[in-house]
Amino acid sequence: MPEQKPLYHFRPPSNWINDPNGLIHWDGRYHLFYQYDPYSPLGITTKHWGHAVSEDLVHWEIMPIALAPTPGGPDEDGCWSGCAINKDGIPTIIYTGIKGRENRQETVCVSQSHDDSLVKWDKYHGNPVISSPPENIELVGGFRDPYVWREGDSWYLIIGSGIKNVGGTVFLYKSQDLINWTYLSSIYTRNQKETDPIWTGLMWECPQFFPLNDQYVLIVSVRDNEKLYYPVYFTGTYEEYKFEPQALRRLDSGADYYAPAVMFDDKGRCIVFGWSWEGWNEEAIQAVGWSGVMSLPRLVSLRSDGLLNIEPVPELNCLRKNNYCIFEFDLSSSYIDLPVYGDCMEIAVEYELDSANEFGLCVRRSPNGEEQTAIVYDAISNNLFINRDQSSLDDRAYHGVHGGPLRLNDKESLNLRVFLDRSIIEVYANNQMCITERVYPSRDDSLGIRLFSKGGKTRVKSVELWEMKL
Ligand code: DQQ
Repeated sequence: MPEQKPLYHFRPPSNWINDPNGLIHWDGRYHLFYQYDPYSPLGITTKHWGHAVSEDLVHWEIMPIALAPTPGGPDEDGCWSGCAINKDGIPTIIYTGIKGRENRQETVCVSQSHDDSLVKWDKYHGNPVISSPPENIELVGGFRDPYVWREGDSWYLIIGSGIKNVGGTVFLYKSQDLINWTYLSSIYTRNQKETDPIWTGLMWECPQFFPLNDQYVLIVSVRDNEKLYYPVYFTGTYEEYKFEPQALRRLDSGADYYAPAVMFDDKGRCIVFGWSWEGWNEEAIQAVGWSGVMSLPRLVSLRSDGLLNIEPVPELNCLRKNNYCIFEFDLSSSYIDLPVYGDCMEIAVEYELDSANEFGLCVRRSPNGEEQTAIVYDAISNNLFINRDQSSLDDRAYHGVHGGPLRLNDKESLNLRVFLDRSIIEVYANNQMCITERVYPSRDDSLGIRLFSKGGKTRVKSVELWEMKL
């Protein structure tokens, strides 16, 4: 059985992790907090805030647990997701306190650190600072995941929820001191219609809200009937405490990416991490003793058409070793197997569209093809997807085809960057679409790469591959 634990994606050695939390660039170092169950790979005991630190977003050092539930406190059943900010020079976490397992109370709590390494945290003695949702609104799915920012001389906080028979919503609060909060309004509630091209669910988790150039971006994680779904982003305008969206897209079109969180670093860059859950069943998770991985850090900026430009941070290039490349060749209803093999690789391919109906590449391919994962562009329907129906002979692994629309302009090439890291695959297409999937090949020789073109010709402008090493 090949090693499935990712090498250059962050995760602690064992047990469960989920959402990235409280991302903050402090004193020249990147801090990544994350939902962590230190006692179980299935995430069934209480959630803590794990902590890791990095100087380059690539090499991480694991630090002691930052937040743990306090018996008898408002977070005695879990320290759930939230954010970190700089309050007048004091690192401050604002998070969701969970009390009660059957009848769950979700509140907003505060904790501060007085050392620049952000190791030791002191919870505010008066927690919770918001003890219940706004009154007279019938909510579904919860009230959690505060996200805070400074504007003028005030602090603002948004929190995710859902309004019964309407859809996802984001409530807004205001404060002068992070302790006393006044409810203002919902900045945006999505009146969900069956005809919407992207279903935005019944409830929103982990809202993130920030300006980019002259627009505002709202990212939410869509949750529906207790089934975790996917994150979407809206871009639009924000005035008088109301957000008016103009565009709506999936932030990632794969099956295994959720709860993204953003941070702005000292260079003013907007960086996003997401949680990739496992794509195999609990029996497999128990057997390996770990679950969940952080996505690669993604750089997000605004394009002139109001959509997001999303690409991996350039710091990741330091992982590239042993380069292999080929340039300029045609595939005419044919394929080519590359003389390069691996499960930790970056692959960059530029395709020029021609007469083919379908083209792409297969990765983690066994010599006889009984295991392979296909990354396919369908030039008829203009969709890009990952097909993991044949990814694994292990029947504990999930299957399926996941992706979405990617319309290429006239003469626009398809530029794919594919990151293989054992059981995780991240695909970046033309800096505007990402697909994250988990695959678990069972054969040690499922390491091959095949480029293909079906139903006609495709010109491959370039293929570049690097082995990735930490
Ligand atoms: N995960 C956290 C919640 C959040 C959810 C709990 C999203 O705070 O709503 O671990 O994955």
